[in-house]
Order: sequence, then C-alpha cells, then structure tokens
Amino acid sequence: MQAPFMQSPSKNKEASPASSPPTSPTPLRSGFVALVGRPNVGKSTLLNSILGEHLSIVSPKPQTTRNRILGVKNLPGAQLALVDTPGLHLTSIKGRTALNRFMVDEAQQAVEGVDAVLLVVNMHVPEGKATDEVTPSLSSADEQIATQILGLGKPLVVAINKTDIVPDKRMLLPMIDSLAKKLPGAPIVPTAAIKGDGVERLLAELIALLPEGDALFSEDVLTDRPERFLVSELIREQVFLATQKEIPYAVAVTIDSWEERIADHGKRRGERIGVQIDATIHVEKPGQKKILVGEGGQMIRQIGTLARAQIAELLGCGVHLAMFVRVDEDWSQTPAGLRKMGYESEARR
Ligand SMILES: Nc1nc2c(ncn2[C@@H]2O[C@H](COP(=O)(O)OP(=O)(O)O)[C@@H](O)[C@H]2O)c(=O)[nH]1
Ligand SMILES: [Mg+2]
Repeated sequence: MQAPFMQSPSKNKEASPASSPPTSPTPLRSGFVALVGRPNVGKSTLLNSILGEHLSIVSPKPQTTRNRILGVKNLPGAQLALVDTPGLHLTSIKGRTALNRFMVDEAQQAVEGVDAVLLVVNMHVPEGKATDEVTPSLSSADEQIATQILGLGKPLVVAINKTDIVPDKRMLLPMIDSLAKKLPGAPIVPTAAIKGDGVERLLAELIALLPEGDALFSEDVLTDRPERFLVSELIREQVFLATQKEIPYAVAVTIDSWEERIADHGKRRGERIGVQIDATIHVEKPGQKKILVGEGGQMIRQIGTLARAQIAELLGCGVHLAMFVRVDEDWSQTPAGLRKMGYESEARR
C-alpha cells in the first residue's frame, strides 16, 4: 500500500503553529460523510470546493467519478472525512458492464459505514427548456434517491446545487418545500459549488450531525489515496474533457513508471525536485485509439500538456510526463479487465 497524499505544509495554513494558544475546551466533532446523488449533480465539485483542493476530478460528462474518494476537512472544533462517490443509479444494473457494477457498488458501500449523508440534487430542467422557463422542481430520479436515502435512517443534509443557474432564488422555495416534506428534519442548503456559495452553511449543518470524538486522521492528511492514483485521475480528467461520445467511458489510465529526482545539494537538498512519469491510456477499440492520438498525435499532445500542468501543481515539483495509448479489448466488461486497470473494491485493496 502506498502512502496517502498529505497536504503540503504551505497549503496547510490552518494547522496550529507551536505558538498558538492552548486548544479551546470545545469538544471535537468528527465523522464520515458520504456525498451521494445522481451522476453530474456536482458532488465532486462540491468536495473540491469544501477542501479548496482539486482532489476529485470533474467533467460535464456523467460517470466521471469511478471510485470512492476520501477528502479530509479540518475546521476549528471539527474534522469531516468526506467520501465522494460515483453517482447512484437506481435503474436495474443488469446488462451493464463490470465497470458500471463496480461504480454502483462503490457508491452503495460508501454510504454504509458513514455517520451522515450529504445528498446532492439539482433543479430539474426538462429537455429543451431554458432555466428561466421552468419552476424549479425535483426530477423523479432525485425523488427516488431521496426515498432510498431516507430508508437508510442516517442523519442527512440536502444540498440543492447549481443554484447559480436559477435566475431568481425565490423560485427555489417550492422545491425546498417539497424536499422538506419528503425528508422531514433534514436541513436543506442551496449551493453553487462552482462559486463556493452556500458551502459554509453546508459545513455547519453537517458538523452539527457528527458525533463528538477524536479526530479520525492527523491534521496533515488530505486523502487516503496515493499520489499515483491522483495523477492517473488527472490524466483521465483531461481525456474526459477533450473527447466526446463513447471514448471517455472506454478509458482507463495506469501509471507504468514513476521516478523521482531528489536534490542532493543546495537549499532544497533532500527534497523532491522532479518526477518522471510514464502513463498508459487504455481504450477498448482501435478506432478509439485513433481518435485519442489524433492527427499527427495532436490530441494526445494536448491532453499531455494540460495533464502535466495539473500534475505539477499537485506534486509541487517539475514533472516529465510520457503517455502511451493502448488498446485493451473490452477491459470494462470483465472483472479481470477491471483489476488490471486498478478498479478493485475496498475490501481487496
Ligand atoms: N453551473 C454550475 N455547474 C456546476 C456546479 N457544480 C458542478 N457543476 C458542473 O456540473 C458538471 C458535473 O460536475 P461533477 O462535480 O463532476 O458532478 P458529479 O458527477 O456529481 O461529481 C461539471 O461540468 C461541473 O462544472 C454549480 O454549482 N453550478
Ligand atoms: Mg463526481
């Protein structure tokens, strides 16, 4: 098992310096919170906004998030262990690929052990309508998920996300009313994760639901995922953003080689100053490889440039990234294919 990714000291400004006054007598509240909801409602954007870090990848395409991802948020008197999940699908999973089943399992298992649930919903905008033409309401899929979550009997907060697309916030009132009827007692918080709106109130509501207890993670832990996982995700994010149709869903990224350069002299002696990373983007069909490589390699170069910049930001050092595209027929269809790409359930990791 590789080391989890820690917050860099410069980013961890909230960690109390040695000279700070003794900690207040307020007891700490801590616990696990699962972010659940339909695909594409903004769960990962919300997690990143809460953490102030680009931890979980985001794209306009549904099913961007494939695994559970833990992000730890420390606040005065509280520690939230937030678990981002792939979207919950309520329709039958028969006939879906092994990857789909893995994603549904990840989302469902994430909810099982948590202290509280953050349900994220959006206002329903029927196809072909503009946001100012409709009265915000819940989609039937969100309604069903709300019912399912209620059945778990977990403490719950609801975020109505993407409120920035609602022309007048008063329009949300009927939607808030119907949610309050459906989920009695659950605080309902309008948010615009993309701008950070509503995040503070959301955190206050969540903290109020957590039990008193010791911190679950030391203050410098940001996630339980190793750097290599986060790097492969940043590459996959750029593929999702750059490609259309079925390509994103056929893509998996593996890290084949990782070599670090450590400074042996000077002020940065002993520090990591560079990483050479070799990564493979796997697709399922030769036609997909052709599209991903692009005319004269143009597409893969563009993806590489954008991913490299993101990776350098994450790792805080120079990055050399070499990428290969490979066809692995139908890897998403079989358990063996999934394992090869690193999609293994928690119990097996
Ligand atoms: N307008 C708007 N778009 C958002 C907001 N939050 C997320 N999005 C967009 O919605 C899409 C899906 O977001 P993502 O976080 O990947 O959703 P997830 O599948 O629920 O994790 C992305 O294109 C985001 O930029 C928001 O508050 N407002
Ligand atoms: Mg997501």
